[in-house]
Amino acid sequence: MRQSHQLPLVGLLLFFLIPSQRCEICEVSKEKYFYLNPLLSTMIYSNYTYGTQAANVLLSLRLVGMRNQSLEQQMIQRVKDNLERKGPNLSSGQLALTILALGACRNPDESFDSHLADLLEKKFQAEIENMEAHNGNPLTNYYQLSLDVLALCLFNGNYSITEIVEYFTPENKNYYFGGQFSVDTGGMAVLALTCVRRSIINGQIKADKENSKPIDNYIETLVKKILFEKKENGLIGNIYSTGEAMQALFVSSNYYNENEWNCPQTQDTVLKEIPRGAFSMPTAAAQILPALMGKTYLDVNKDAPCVYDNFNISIHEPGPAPPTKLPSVITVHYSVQINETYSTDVTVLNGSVFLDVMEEAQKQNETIFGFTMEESSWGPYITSVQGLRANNNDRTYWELLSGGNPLSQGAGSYVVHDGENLEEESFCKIP
Ligand code: B12
Ligand SMILES: *[C@@H]1O[C@H](CO)[C@@H](O)[C@H](O)[C@H]1NC(C)=O
Ligand SMILES: *[C@@H]1O[C@H](CO)[C@@H](O)[C@H](O)[C@H]1NC(C)=O
Ligand SMILES: *[C@@H]1O[C@H](CO)[C@@H](O)[C@H](O)[C@H]1NC(C)=O
Ligand SMILES: *[C@@H]1O[C@H](CO)[C@@H](O)[C@H](O)[C@H]1NC(C)=O
Ligand SMILES: *[C@@H]1O[C@H](CO)[C@@H](O)[C@H](O)[C@H]1NC(C)=O
Ligand SMILES: *[C@@H]1O[C@H](CO)[C@@H](O)[C@H](O)[C@H]1NC(C)=O
Ligand SMILES: *[C@@H]1O[C@H](CO)[C@@H](O)[C@H](O)[C@H]1NC(C)=O
Ligand SMILES: *[C@@H]1O[C@H](CO)[C@@H](O)[C@H](O)[C@H]1NC(C)=O
Repeated sequence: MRQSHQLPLVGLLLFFLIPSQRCEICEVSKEKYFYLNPLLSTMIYSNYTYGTQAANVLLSLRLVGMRNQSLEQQMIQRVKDNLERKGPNLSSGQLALTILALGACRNPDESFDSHLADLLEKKFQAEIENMEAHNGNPLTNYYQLSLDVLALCLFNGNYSITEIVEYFTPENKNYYFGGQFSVDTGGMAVLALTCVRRSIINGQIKADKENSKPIDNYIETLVKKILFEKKENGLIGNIYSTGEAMQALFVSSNYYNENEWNCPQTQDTVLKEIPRGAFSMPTAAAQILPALMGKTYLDVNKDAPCVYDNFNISIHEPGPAPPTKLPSVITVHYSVQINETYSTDVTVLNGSVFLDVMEEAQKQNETIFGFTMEESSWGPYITSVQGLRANNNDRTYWELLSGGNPLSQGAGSYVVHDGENLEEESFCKIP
């Protein structure tokens, strides 16, 4: 924790003079750095074959000030390769993440293509046009629209305050999936709106100062919704949204009371999940690390060179191996629900993941249990079952459940248990 270096008297004076500067950032202390080793090895020793993995990792490593030049060069190359390969086909949020990663504390000799910000403006406009044409549904989602605004705000892109005031009201349905507030989405929106608010206040963007008022209210409401999702053990939403939530709470400490959030408790719970392998996917590791080091995406600074003196530990072992399948077998109940429910019992090796179950069921009956998937930065994403495709414009997707509860991991990661009731449900996101 910070603040403790000042003389007690000075600290006391400061506290009484400027109470509004309360600093709610808690970062992992040096003695606990060893907890972070698995996160770093997961990030360093992975393949970065898919999507925005490399951008997520580069951004994360730069924010925490990881000292390893050769690794950084390698990551920059992968992000650039992905940009070249996907080019105009990147989604708006993927481009935003690419800009944040390449532009963060760039060294002066590195080039940075300023056309990327122009391209992002166009992609953000396309999101808004899609909302107007399709019942308020963006091309992607509000997590990505928030990333867009954040990147435009930090990299002097053009965006309209009026549009932001119009589309980012906390009541907007896009903050919700199936009636459930998405903490990741809310957290990213708080970061984006905080950046916009700061830009209005210090005159970086031409706007009536009055416009900061609704944005102020949005931040306040979103912070309330985020804190409402705080669990007894300190996690906010689930383990994978907690990093984004922490970042949002770091930058918005004027909007809640000190007793409303116990940051060290949240941090402790997250640290304990690391050795259990909760963050064995590079994207998951990259998203939690900045918050643990007391950093936020608002710390991305396009004008200053990278600072490396922050974080200096060396990594030896590769990340935790994926769960090994044991020779014993287990039986699970699997069903696909569309209008009707189609069920079967499937036998798989102990240690299998949801996807293995789906593949077994598909072997039983291709017509009923046939499915398609796409690789993404979080692993395989299920795009269709029984020929029925998920569709963003209709806000439909395939939801994974166990015992009726939505899973917090994907088909490629969730390890199934003997006797479990697994379900795949065609789901409409409209609450
Ligand atoms: C938006 C979103 C969705 C949307 C995606 C479609 C859309 N309209 O955009 C919907 C609601 C459909 C969705 C579904 C699911 N999601 Co989701 N989702 C997100 C969210 C909030 C933002 C993703 C994003 O746009 N990222 C930014 C862009 C730039 O990165 P991207 O990699 O290109 O994004 C794509 C992928 O992330 C993919 N995607 C989204 N969710 C998931 C989940 C998995 C497992 C995979 C493989 C891919 C995937 O869709 C994105 C758009 O194309 C993230 C939050 C986060 N922290 O990342 C959660 C998140 C990625 N989702 C998660 C989960 C668990 C799921 C589900 C498995 C939930 C369930 N029980 O069914 C399902 C996926 C089931 C399936 N069909 O395979 C977890 C993943 C955790 C983990 N360790 O695997 C996250 C981190 C949320 C959380 N805190 O739990 N999701
Ligand atoms: C990396 O990629 C290679 C080939 O594409 C694959 O064989 C290997 O299993 C991958 N490693 C990891 C950790 O994903
Ligand atoms: C730096 O990164 C490289 C991979 O690019 C890795 O082989 C090396 O072990 C890393 N060095 C340290 C000190 O972690
Ligand atoms: C972009 O997507 C279109 C349509 O899906 C595809 O035809 C095209 O080859 C893609 N271009 C690149 C560079 O991936
Ligand atoms: C920036 O936005 C303003 C107002 O929306 C618009 O008038 C101007 O043309 C935009 N500039 C660029 C370069 O897009
Ligand atoms: C960083 O770690 C390396 C190797 O452990 C060490 O040689 C170096 O002095 C450290 N630098 C700082 C600033 O702590
Ligand atoms: C499910 O039912 C709805 C209305 O009851 C119908 O419109 C739709 O076509 C059905 N879908 C399938 C896949 O049978
Ligand atoms: C499956 O493996 C776990 C350990 O990984 C063990 O605790 C459990 O009893 C096994 N179940 C069966 C049915 O073999
Ligand atoms: C798959 O299920 C359908 C519907 O129950 C049935 O008509 C078909 O014969 C089954 N196919 C196989 C190969 O069992």
